[in-house]
Amino acid sequence: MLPVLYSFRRCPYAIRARYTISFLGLHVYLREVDLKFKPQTLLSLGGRSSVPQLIDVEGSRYPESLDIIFWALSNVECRLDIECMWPKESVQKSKMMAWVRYNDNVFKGWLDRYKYADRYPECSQSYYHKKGEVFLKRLDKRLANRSFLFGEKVSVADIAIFPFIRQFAGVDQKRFDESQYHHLKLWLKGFLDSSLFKDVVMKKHSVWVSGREEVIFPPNK
Ligand SMILES: N[C@@H](CCC(=O)N[C@@H](CS)C(=O)NCC(=O)O)C(=O)O
Repeated sequence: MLPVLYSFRRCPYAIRARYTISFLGLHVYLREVDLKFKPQTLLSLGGRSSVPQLIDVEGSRYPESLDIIFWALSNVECRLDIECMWPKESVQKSKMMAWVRYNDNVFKGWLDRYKYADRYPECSQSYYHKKGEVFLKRLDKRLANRSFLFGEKVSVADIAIFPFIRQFAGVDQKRFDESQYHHLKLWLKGFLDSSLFKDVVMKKHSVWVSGREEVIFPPNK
């Protein structure tokens, strides 16, 4: 018996949850959701039915991607393994969360407007791009003298943010590739080119149907 993760392959929130789970070597049953036809088991939980959501083996519910990341961190066997990813000092934690919250509360809004500019005709797409670029610039500057946002090892901040930068880049890949954000591009490439990302996190799974055999994620080797 494993915890259940409701997920949607392309969703940046679900990507950060799946990345953390696989990065930390945990296992879940992955239920790929069709957002237009959500499974009854998800809907019947009540309240929000967004993905990702995790239900642990005791039946406790983790309804947001950050909840799932912290669930994963609290389930690793050895604290030493996560010291760089999620340090003990509360000042460091607050600093990491400040980056994540800016991503979620500010950048994500500009990303949506840039991506779906036709739905927000009050301003131009290039205006939304410019607004989003404020974050790209900050990230690039930060990454100029370190490999990851908080040093030489991947942290919660990197994992929580990179799926959104990937999405921003994907709106106009050529424009992003030709941009001046060399450190940011390198950082993103490191994630996207990794086998963990390509072969595990982004592996395609058919939509989960109640009663069908569960998909173990990541697969047991
Ligand atoms: N704050 C949530 C956001 C999750 C979210 O917005 N997921 C989208 C897919 S990317 C979704 O489920 N949309 C359909 C819905 O909300 O019903 C989290 O961190 O998990």
